[in-house]
Amino acid sequence: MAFFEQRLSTGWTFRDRDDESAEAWMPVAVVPSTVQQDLIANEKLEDPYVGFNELKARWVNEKTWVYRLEFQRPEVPAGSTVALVFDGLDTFASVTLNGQLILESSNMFLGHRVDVTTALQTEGPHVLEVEFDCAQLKATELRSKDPNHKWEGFNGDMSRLAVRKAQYHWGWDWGPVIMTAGIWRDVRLEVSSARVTDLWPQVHLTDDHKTASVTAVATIDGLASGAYTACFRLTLRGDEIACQDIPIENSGKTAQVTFQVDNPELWWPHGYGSQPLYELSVAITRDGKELHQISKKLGIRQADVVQQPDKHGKSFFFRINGVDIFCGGSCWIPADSLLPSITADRYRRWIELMVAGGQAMVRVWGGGIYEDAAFYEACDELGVLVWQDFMFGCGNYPVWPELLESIRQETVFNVQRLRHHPSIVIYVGNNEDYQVQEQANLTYDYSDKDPESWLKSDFPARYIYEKLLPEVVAECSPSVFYHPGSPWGDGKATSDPTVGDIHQWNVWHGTQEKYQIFDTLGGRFNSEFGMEAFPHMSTIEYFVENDADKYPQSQVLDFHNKADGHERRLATYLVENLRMATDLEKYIYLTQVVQAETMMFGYRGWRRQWGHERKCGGALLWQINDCWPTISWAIVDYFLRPKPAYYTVKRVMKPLAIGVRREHSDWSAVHAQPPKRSQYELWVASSRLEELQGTVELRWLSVVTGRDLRAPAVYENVAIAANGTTDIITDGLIDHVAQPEPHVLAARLWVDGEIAARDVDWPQPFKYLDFSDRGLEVRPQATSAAGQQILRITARKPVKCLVFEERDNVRLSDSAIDIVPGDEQVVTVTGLNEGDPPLKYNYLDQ
Ligand code: BMA
Repeated sequence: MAFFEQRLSTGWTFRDRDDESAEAWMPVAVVPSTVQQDLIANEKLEDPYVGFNELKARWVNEKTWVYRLEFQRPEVPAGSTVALVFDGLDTFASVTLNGQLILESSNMFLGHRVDVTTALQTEGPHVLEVEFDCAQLKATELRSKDPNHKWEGFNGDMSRLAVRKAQYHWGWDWGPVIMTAGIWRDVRLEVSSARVTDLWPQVHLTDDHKTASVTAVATIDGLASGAYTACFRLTLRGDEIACQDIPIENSGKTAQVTFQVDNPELWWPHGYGSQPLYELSVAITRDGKELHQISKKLGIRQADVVQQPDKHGKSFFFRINGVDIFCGGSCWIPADSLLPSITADRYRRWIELMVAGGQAMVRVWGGGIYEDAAFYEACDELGVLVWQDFMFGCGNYPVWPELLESIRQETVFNVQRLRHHPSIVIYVGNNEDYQVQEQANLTYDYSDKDPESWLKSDFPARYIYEKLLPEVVAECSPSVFYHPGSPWGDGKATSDPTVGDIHQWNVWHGTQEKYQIFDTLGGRFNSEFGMEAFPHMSTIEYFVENDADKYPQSQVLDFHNKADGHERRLATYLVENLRMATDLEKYIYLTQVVQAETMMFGYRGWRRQWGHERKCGGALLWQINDCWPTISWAIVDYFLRPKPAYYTVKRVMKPLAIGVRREHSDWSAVHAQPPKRSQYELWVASSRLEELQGTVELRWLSVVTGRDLRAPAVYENVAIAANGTTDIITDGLIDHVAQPEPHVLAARLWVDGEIAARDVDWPQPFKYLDFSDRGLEVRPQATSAAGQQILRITARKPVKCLVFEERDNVRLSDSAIDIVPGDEQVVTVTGLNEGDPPLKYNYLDQ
């Protein structure tokens, strides 16, 4: 009999376990859900993202919840089995069917399958109940059972380390304390006889890329007597590439086939080629009748992490299909505190935004979740590389035997679930747990290679990162590189800039360096660095209800900023660089300028270093997104509204980028004495794979008058190095004594007669500059029928950081731009409707 499934998504009710009143049961609109979403729908809870409502929602975190469903059993033909399948239960769940306990789970990241054939033999109705014990209390209980363990870490309550539940649910320095509970992923009944339990495509591409082999391993369950066949098929865009039928031995549990693909179409990250996805399927038939079929989409590609000794230490960069890829991108946190509310479409829009922003890589951060399939599918389809952390973050994790076993199951389950995605190019053991080890002075002797001794040390989770996880990856997805931690480098200090990856937080956290020197603080791969900025006013208006609270330091705004010391740090960077503002809209803008500049200074320099013997292999900013409307390091807010930094990152990540920068002179250290002279440098960064010819122009323009202070320098026929950096000037000199007028250096690059890139270097800090009377003109052309509008932008004097209003469903080709006289810029706006008011804009010291 053929496989079929019955989703159990509707008809559920739920209640607080301790409320036994008749009215306690409330309807659940749809499962997957969380108790918070269901309470909101029943008007028992206000939107926790507004005002101080997070506090009003805390009681929910402290309760035990019961979900209940009465259902009719499906038709079950003789010889078939029925399984109850949960893709995820959050978190301490006891499941009963008709009063019998059938499953207990304590790991949110694990899926479950329970054979319920016997239980469903009687006529219905049948009653399914899932009780979710209070995770917050369970965590404290578990912690108290092991007082000898060193419960060290940062962010949230350390009892979280005892529980396999998304760690950010305990609150993070960008997220609320919302302890969800519920059936957070799909639940269904599956009726089957023989069934494919897994299909694993293993892809191998020859070095010359001329042939690939796809080995398909199907795991099969439920075989009875009879002649079974596994029919494998490989297609590309619906066209058959290969197929083969294999008889299955009754005793066998697997069927395997290897397909040869000649001249395969390779999968590339976006910007380097297309993303063809082959589809592999397997169907099991018995006596010619199909019983079950599953398929997986795969990409044919090679992915390596290149770690070679060199003059800077040891490299750390990605090579895809033989091409070195500078991995500029972002870290990703869960896109909501209420996870089931993220639709596939919302995932898709996030990844589309990354692609439009020129981001090559996304890092799924270890304090969240192994993401939804829709996330990885979007990355596969759109060509974004995925750095996948395992779910451990900022802590010293205990390793009780039952916890280790749960972790092993969780990681096997998830690597098996994810291993066909071509976008995933690295697995990483944890987020910052080695930093916790260092900061808390826990034992880590890299020369000690005895895993059993690690278990007994006060940093026992080394066993997870250096034994358990590499074994799981080697067994389940051996072609993907494994790295023990982010950051980590050969057992050296996690801040070592010569090896592995680093998290560079000495801008914002740490020593709070000036962002102008960010490039000098990088390592071989910068997998975290960031700067906070306020989101746009429309987002703030969502959570600030009273007009009286719309000032930069209001209590509700502080409440929505969970970062330690945020008041001082934001103030520090503002005070050092910009003239202060008390008006909220202006203040928002200023924080955004700081963030945009910080990201630019980091990326621009690191990308340049890429071309210097791959000194820097990539940079993943902290963080692309938010899990609620908040003030954080995100460069795009909860509602997918980009902050200006999104555009500056996009600009420095363009396949062709030009950079000009004068040397940093720390004005604070010299008590605002202007430097007598400054050196400057001019270069072109290219990720194009062929050498190009270009023209480079450099101008010196007065900030005061907008006039050229000297004739522009023009470099014709510049050979632009492929996939690297071309230094054009390394020892330029500005003589501030001879030329005291503050001026910008404005650089442009032409390739094939078109302007390919621009950059403007400014005197620092901005607060000393007079920005009055800029003569800025933004001239909108008529909106086309397709909703496109061209903005022509000019200025009489240099303009800093012209930012356009973000409107939902309206896209900007650019924003956060600098304008200099004599260089009209064009911005394309899409998604406007006829009659819409023009976009508002802002620039420095308007
Ligand atoms: C990093 C991350 C997060 C944190 C961020 C900002 O180190 O790994 O834990 O949110 O810093 O502090």
